[in-house]
Amino acid sequence: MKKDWWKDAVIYQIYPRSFQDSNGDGVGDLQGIIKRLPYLEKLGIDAVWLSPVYRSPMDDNGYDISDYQDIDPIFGTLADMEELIAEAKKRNIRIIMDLVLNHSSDEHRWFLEAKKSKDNPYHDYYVWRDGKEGELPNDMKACFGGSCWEWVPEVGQYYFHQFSVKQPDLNWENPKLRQEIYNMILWWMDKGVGGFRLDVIDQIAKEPDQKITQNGPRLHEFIRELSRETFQKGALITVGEAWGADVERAKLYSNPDGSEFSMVFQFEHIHMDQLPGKEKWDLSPLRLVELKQVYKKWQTGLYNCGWNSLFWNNHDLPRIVSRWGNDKEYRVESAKMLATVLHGMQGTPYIYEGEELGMTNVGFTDISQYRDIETMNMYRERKAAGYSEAEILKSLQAKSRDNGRTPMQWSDEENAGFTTGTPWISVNSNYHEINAEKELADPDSVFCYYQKLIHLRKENRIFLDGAFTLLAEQDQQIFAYTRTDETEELLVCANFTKDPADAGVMEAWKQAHPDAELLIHNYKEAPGSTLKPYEAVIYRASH
Ligand code: TEU
Repeated sequence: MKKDWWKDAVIYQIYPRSFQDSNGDGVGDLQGIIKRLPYLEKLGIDAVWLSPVYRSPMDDNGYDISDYQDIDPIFGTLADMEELIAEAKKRNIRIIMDLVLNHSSDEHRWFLEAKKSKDNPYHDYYVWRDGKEGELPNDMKACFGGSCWEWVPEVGQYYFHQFSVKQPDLNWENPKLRQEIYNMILWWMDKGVGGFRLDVIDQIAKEPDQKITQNGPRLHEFIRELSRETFQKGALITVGEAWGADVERAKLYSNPDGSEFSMVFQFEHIHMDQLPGKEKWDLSPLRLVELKQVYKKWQTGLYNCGWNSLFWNNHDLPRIVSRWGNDKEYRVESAKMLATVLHGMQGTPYIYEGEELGMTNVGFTDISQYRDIETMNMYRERKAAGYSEAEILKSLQAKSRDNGRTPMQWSDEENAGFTTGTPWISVNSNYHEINAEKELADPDSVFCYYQKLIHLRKENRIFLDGAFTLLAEQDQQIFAYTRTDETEELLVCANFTKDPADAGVMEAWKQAHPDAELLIHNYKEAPGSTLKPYEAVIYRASH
């Protein structure tokens, strides 16, 4: 097997809770995913990244693991997991598991032991500081609200948690813990998984006394050891989630020598509608010119010395068509435009469930409709800080993680064909118009467009290795770039707005490349000198 098969792969992310229920309990499960493998095969993807399905009390929907070597009963059994791996393999689809190694659940047996006493052998698997009840070691705040420190009277110490109080941080300084983690990973590798996504991996090397969480001093040392002891023994895809990555660090993470990971998820582009120093809830319009610069930096910065992941969406982010496209009159056009711009770049593209249907934000109008711990916490905090209900709901409608977590819209049937029971979170009411059944039947659908893009990437090597050049850098509407190799050139040109845009840059390129062939286009009529709302094209020409 080619070691770097993942370079020309397209990955599909499944949020198992919301993908397909098979037993009517309102929660998606592994048998549901098995049932939908033909759909994934039709789309043309090479691997599925599964958000966590391990045993968990579900304080953070599975990102709080209480047993890394078992499947949570709401999703099925270990046998179902083995069946999924085997069935997917028959269709040439690999299964990528989500590893949460920064923290475990407080219900993990390690933590249950750790909190019994200071001399318990598991105590040092977690991060503790002495103190007095009520006198916190420092003022660090947890991601889901409150202090990072939680008092445990039994041991007279505080434990450290960067996320919820039910997600105690693991102590990577402890070599015994590291070895247990490696054994667990090797066990999954034996089961035939195709790779791993590593949750908040840049936060494992914390130094709470220095208030360091991200990019701690021993981070790359830990990652190299982890990679050497596990991943490097197989041809795996590994992708680290690294909110704190810049280009220089990403070169380490995705070093072509394979010493760390295949690639990382970095989030610089995701911040282009957030103002510096502000929170994601403080809404602000997309800064397109800056977004283009961010891509230029990453596309050129990692060229030949690292590898990019390409994504607009995941289970923590709002739906891209609602965010930077137009989920009303130009939903289809803008969903296709966003896909074109992303899939034209160098890197491994990730499609988040429902993105290929142009699924939209859910637009909940009442706090009781939300489920996510981050949302609940933000609501409490902003209420206490005096924000109005309307302001809070507006932020949530735009940015709540639940926007990406509503059930997959399969059909026009009740609950969008997701479940015969009561879904754990409401289905988006637009499922009558937006659903997979409808998309599959329509050759002009968003689904068919994604299918075509995936196919194009496979057929044309230039998508894999062509060098990126940004065009029309200061243009406020157009996102255009070329990809060039020794023999060919691609032009990707898109109108990122709902107003017509001058297509001078495209015209000039076409004049210089009279033999150019139109590979994909999101309108029926041939492109003219003005790009229509959200119009997007990819041309190919030889030199
Ligand atoms: O997310 C990391 C993370 O930092 C997020 O909490 C992020 O800040 C937030 O979603 C942006 O609003 C990972 C997982 O993807 C997420 O689902 C988990 O909640 C989190 O880690 C804790 O495991």
